[in-house]
Amino acid sequence: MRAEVGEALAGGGPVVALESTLISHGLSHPENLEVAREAELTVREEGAVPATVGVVGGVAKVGLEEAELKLMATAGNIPKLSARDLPVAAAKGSHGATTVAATAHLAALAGIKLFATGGLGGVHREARESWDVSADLAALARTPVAVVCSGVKSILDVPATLEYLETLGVPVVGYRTANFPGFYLTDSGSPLAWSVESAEEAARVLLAMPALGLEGSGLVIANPLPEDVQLDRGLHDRALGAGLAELKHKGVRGGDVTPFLLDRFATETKGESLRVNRLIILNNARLAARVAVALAAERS
Ligand code: PSU
Ligand code: MN
Repeated sequence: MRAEVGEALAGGGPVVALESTLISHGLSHPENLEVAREAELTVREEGAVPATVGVVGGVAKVGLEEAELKLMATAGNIPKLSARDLPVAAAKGSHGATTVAATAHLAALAGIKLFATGGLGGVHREARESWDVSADLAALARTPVAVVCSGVKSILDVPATLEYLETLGVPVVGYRTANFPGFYLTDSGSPLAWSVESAEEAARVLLAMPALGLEGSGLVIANPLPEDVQLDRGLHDRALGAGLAELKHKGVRGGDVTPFLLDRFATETKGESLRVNRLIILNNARLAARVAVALAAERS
């Protein structure tokens, strides 16, 4: 753990975990490193301490140092680690970029309550044949951390992902929205049962969980991008169609599906998706930091 993170946690101060798979596999260089640094700065601006999570030489790090962030962003061959991969990477002394599942797991282990990312993994389209449901969802069911995200990408089956979270008993609240966000788009069209109107209210949801015996569960705080900065809907729909068609044609499977589609999206939208992705991550880092600050204030 980076010393600053350990000190903040020991003093009950606000800390926000950030993931590294989006650095190594979700965005390309050099935007990935810029976004990783900007996300940390955004958390600081709101008065919280950032802790980007990753694995370096088999050691799980909660709070990567600058050189380690750079490694995640530039090495090119960093394995993508879900929670189940952590012990194998540890035994092998491997580097690793942590997904939402692995980041949430390590953050919770360290005592961090807030985690910001872009999009959650979810239920893939055609999951009925492929059984491809991200381990992110199961991890949230057993990991006491709140994840601030902008929903899941439309490359996934959004309604099925929400059903799956319901089955797993993971609470999902919209942040000032009655609908689940659609990542690049403000609104996925899927309704949510609950929304919260402020960072303080989100913090109170989190505080209520242990008192109600739900201390083992995660929480999803779904934070939409403002409408005026979302991706153009026509462009979005074209990129999605092209990416899905190529995925099928090339037979891409397993953990490669998400990075493949993200890459296709960037090409098809001529970089527009990257611009929006960056805003999403920063917007979520900001809200996560505000909730972390509100949580620390409620607790003291
Ligand atoms: N969604 C994004 N960008 C990403 C990911 C998801 O918009 O980079 C990454 C996250 O790290 C997430 C992972 O945890 O993909 C899910 O991968 P899979 O579907 O293989 O579980
Ligand atoms: Mn998968």
